[in-house]
Formats: sequence, C-alpha cells, structure tokens
Amino acid sequence: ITGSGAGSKVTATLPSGESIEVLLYGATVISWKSNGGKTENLWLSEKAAVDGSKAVRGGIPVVFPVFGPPPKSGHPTSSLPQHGFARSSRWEFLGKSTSEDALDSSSVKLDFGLYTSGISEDAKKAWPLDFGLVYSVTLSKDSLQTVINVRNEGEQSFEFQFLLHTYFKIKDITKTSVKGLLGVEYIDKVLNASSHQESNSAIAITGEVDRVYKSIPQDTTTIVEADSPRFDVVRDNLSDTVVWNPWIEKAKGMGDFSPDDGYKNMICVEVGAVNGWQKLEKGEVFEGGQTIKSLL
Ligand code: TA6
Repeated sequence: ITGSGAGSKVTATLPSGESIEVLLYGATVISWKSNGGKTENLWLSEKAAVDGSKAVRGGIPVVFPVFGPPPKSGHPTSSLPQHGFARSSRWEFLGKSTSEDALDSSSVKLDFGLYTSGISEDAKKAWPLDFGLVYSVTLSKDSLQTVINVRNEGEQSFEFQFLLHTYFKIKDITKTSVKGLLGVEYIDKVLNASSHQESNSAIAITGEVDRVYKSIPQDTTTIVEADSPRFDVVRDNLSDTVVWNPWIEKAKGMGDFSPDDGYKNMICVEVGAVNGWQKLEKGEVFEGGQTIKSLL
C-alpha cells in the first residue's frame, strides 16, 4: 500500500511488467497496464479525483447496491446517491496472493472488503441492511479479472443491483465498435428509456450512447478498434451490459471529465446485474464479475 488516508492505493506488478493500481477508495482500479507494462488499458480523466473526495471519473468504479438514479421512493435504495455507495466508500485491503500456473505465467490477486461498519452514517440510514462485499482483482499477463462476492449478513432478505463501470481507453471513438450484442434487447436512456432490439453486429458510436443491454445470451462482448479486436469483456453470472459514451455536450458538462474531447478516447462497456434486482436471503451469497482480455 502506498499513500495515506483516503488516497491510499495498492499496486501490484508481475515479473513480466504488467501492473494494476487500486485505490482503497471505492476499491477503484485506476490503472491496468498490459504488454509488459507498456499499454494502459483504462481511461482516467485528467481531473479525476483520486484523493477520495468523490467517485473516480474513470478506471473501474464499483456500482452497488443500485445502478443509476435509485427508484424515486418506497425502495430501500431510494435515498442513496446515483450508483450507490460502494464506489465512494473506503474499502479495506484484505491481502495479496500470487500464483504460478503450469505454464509458469504468474498472476496476482488483490482482495478488498466493504462491510456495513465501513459505510457512511448517511448510507447506513438510507440502506439499513447488514451486508459484506469481498471484491477480488486478479492481474494476469493478458487479462484482468474483477469479481464481487455479496453476502447477506443480516436477518432479513435484501435486493441489490451491481455493475462494474469500466472506462476503456481507446485510440479513436470514430474507429471503435462493440460486437456481441446483435439481437439483444436494450433500453435507450438517450431516447427516454425506450426499448429496442439491437440490429447491428458491430455497434458504432456516432453520438451520445447510453444503453442498457439486458439478458445477453452469450457471455463475451468485444470492443473492436480499426477493425481489429482490442478487448474481450467476458461476463460471469452477470446478465446485462451498459454501453456508454457521453459525447461532446455531456463530456463538457461533467466538471471532472477532462480533457473535454476525452470522449474520443474512452468507451464504457459495463457488465452488471441491473435489469431488475438480485435478491439475497439471510446468509446467502451472490458472486459475479468479469474477465477483460487485452488483445493488443
Ligand atoms: O453507465 C452510464 C451512466 O449511468 C450514465 O447515465 C451516466 O450517468 C454515467 O453512468 C456516469 O454516471 P456518474 O454518476 O458517474 O456521473
């Protein structure tokens, strides 16, 4: 661990040079370098707060227990902030483990925990349920795996949503497309949450895009750059994926989004369980996550 207080971060580097940096704040991965450490795969705004003062604009924010603006009223998450409290809470670092596989390519796993005792009084008041999160970040030579384990530590059942708000770094949004969503139903939040079916095998981004793809049959979504696959995003026990790019106006409108034309160099492909709610009975556990492969 380096740094102190809310700005603390954990870094890990493989013998072959690949590396990750994770803030204790939000257990937010803010850097993942592959290719021997030469290629940064995550986009981070130049004005992203990395001192724990607010949710990080970039990297992989952890969204829990609600995605987007919570239900207006009458729901346990109604008075939580947009995207819940996990990404703006200080997590505990639980430890690091390394492993050598048969091909002696090593990997390193960092574990982080967030419990009822670790969230703000406001959050506890808003969502008075006993829970435990363990978030595992595993770096291998060409992939990054991030998995959440949600446990109901209380007496009563609760329901939640979960999403990994990954900001991928790309060279040029006008030469980027997303594959693997053909035929999938999606909610278009730019067209007042209307429902559509995806008719493109490769989705181009030519303006603001904010779509929730639901119940996706196959587990891999691919980000293609200049006609060659750049990232495979493989879902594990998560049925949905959000595709987001703020484009010009929305990028300008976010105070911590910099540079203004940074929308050209990022795309969010966010795996999650956000269509409806996951219910956990007392003592039950939910596990889900992603494996991202850098194909460069
Ligand atoms: O994941 C897409 C989205 O829900 C967009 O609607 C936009 O709000 C984005 O998340 C960023 O949200 P934030 O609260 O981080 O500004």
